[in-house]
Amino acid sequence: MQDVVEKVYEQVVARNRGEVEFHQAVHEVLESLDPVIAKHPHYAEGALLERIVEPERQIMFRVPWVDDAGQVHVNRGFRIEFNSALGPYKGGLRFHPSVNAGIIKFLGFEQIFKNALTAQGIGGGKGGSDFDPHGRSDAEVMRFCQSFMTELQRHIGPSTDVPAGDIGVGGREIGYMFGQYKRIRNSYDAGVLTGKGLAWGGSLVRTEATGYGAVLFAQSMLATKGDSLEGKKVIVSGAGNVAIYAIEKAQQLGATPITFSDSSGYVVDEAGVDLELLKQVKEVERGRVADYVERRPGARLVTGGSVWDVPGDVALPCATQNELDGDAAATLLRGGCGVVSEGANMPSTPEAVEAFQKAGILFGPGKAANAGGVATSALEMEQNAGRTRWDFATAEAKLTGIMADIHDSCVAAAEEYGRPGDYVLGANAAGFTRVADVMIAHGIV
Ligand code: NDP
Ligand code: 2IT
Repeated sequence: MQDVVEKVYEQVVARNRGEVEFHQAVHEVLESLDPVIAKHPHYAEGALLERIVEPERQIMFRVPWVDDAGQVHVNRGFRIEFNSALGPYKGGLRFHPSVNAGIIKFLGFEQIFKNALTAQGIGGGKGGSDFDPHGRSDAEVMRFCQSFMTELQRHIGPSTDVPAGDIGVGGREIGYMFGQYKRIRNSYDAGVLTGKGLAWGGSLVRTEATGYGAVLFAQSMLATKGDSLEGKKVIVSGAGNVAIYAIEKAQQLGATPITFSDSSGYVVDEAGVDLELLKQVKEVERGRVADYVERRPGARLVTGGSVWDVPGDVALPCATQNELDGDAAATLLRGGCGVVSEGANMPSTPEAVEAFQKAGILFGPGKAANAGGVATSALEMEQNAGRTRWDFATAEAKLTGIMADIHDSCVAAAEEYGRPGDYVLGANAAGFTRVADVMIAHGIV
């Protein structure tokens, strides 16, 4: 890294002690900026880099709630409003026991550049709580969501900050939170949350969008080599919203996904994943991956090792950060993997990214490859603002166009800065310059 950039990174580490995921996400972006700043030194002036790594606002709050047995629990809520240069803060809410300030900050930081890549006028933010929804009744989840929104509602609004889902937050949670927002604010601001139900302002394709987008991105990368997903064996991790719809789109494009996973283990189904059964187990029953294996002859559950031990042509990490390390990358490469498209946020460790890039395979980083989710959230906001609803084909065509544009922006930026085919540099450079140009236009704020 150039001295000026290195200094900014050291300051981030000193100022945000112990927030290792945040350090990692900042390092990855700053590292890409060397060729950008070498060509356009003004991006390092006016403390622009120092400003971009500092959230505009960080909100932390107590979330007390009562379980079904009458016991009181206290969780911690977060909303990091990171950057509003391009539009209202936009980004998901994560409910998972591992959530802390550093994790929300890494996600919020990534979101700035991801949202810039969509070119839809959305700033970057993220939030969530260390609440664990697993094993909780609907009534408990509702009471938690109501308590969480009782505080969050004073900080958000359709032109201010627009949360959505992420790990542990899907349609059910968005519904409870919207109900509480509407009640306290006495205002039907449909555009204040995205991922809503179709009957109350949600958009068709939002549920499918992140997984679909990650697969479309893989398809675009393959097309640069005159290849496609047709006939490819696909290794997928996760079994949530992103993984399920990545599997669906991969199947539609003629590929064969053979794995999925959750925190209890991974499943290998050599015949190809039975998507209807997976949806039944995960979306309807909220069960574990073992429930799939019980009903699917030929599928096996593996509880040791990692899903990346399974050889395949394409890997789609769709679970969580740092789920794919250097060893897993080496195993994937030995197994013949030639494409990685990140459905999750920062699922590959720096060592894994380095291994993929050294091997010269097609590697699509999360901030580009998984941007279809937030892009379709912005389409939902657009429909809410216009009090209109698009059909599935219209929304999907828009998503497909946006993913193609993101891919092409990454390719163009990688070429401009001298590293053709480097999607990490391409995504970071294209996202950064869009935000930086507007921050400069807005002055020192
Ligand atoms: P879900 O909650 O629907 O699913 C998450 C899946 O990943 C579950 O199968 C879960 O297993 C598994 N998982 C989560 N954390 C861990 C962990 N620490 N160890 C092992 N397995 C884990 O979330 P999503 O599918 O929405 O999100 C998946 C990833 O995609 C996240 O990185 C998220 O930030 C990213 N993303 C999501 C978008 C969206 O629109 N939803 C948009 C862009 C990115 P278990 O249930 O056992 O915990
Ligand atoms: O990481 C992400 O981009 C999301 N969780 C989706 C954010 C959104 O606002 O739809």
